[in-house]
Amino acid sequence: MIGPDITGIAGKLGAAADTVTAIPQLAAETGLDVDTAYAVQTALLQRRLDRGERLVGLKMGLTSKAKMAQVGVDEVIWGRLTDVMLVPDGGTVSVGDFIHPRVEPEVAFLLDRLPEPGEPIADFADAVRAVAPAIELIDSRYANFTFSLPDVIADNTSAGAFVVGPWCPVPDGLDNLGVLLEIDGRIAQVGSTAAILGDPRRALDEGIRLAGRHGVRLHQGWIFLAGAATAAVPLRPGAHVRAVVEKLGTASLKAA
Ligand code: OOG
Ligand code: MG
Repeated sequence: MIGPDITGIAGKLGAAADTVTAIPQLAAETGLDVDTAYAVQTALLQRRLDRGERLVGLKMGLTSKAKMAQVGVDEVIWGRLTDVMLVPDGGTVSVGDFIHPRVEPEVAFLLDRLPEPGEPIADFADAVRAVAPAIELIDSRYANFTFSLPDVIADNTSAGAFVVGPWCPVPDGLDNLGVLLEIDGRIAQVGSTAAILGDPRRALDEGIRLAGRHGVRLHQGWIFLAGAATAAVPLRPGAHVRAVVEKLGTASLKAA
């Protein structure tokens, strides 16, 4: 049997992002399952690498119930981050570069010495050099921000852009820190890092395990986004967005 056209599907998703045009979902029609969807994601990454982008990290998706409920998919997923997606803290993103952007508060890890594949993390403080508050801008390439599990995996888990606040030393506990998402100084979402798999440190174990299933290893120096602690909020031109994580501080961006 001939499988799905991995390169062709990646081409469609890539073109949707490049031309800022939503496309219909394609997994059902093309017979994508989770494995072939990750193959599409890899082809989509290769398209970016071919034009000179650099892989700088990995992001987790749907590690919180709020996010699963918002998009109606209840599996933890992972995607790739490149240098072009990284916006400086306090920097500006152009809403017109995205189809229907949303922002969500996250926790970022700066990866250090990771265990061998298949081994659990023995000491989080060895595996992670620093932590930071972060904002992820997600932008599904699918019409109405609606997708199935293989669809969102193929679409690099809706990755669009991200901002990392100042790195700080790993605090004693990360499992119950208050999280706020503010838009124009008003609170848009309130949550806790406990929403991220009970403890965002668990997201790293999951990331290593799930990416490892597809032969992808995480590397020292990579940025790791543990997943949003709250539902995502639509980003409008002119908005000033701040994510505040207790003990860690603030990350911000402006929308033009
Ligand atoms: C999928 C990406 C989810 C997160 O932090 O949960 C994600 C989506 O919601 O479109 O990045
Ligand atoms: Mg996210």
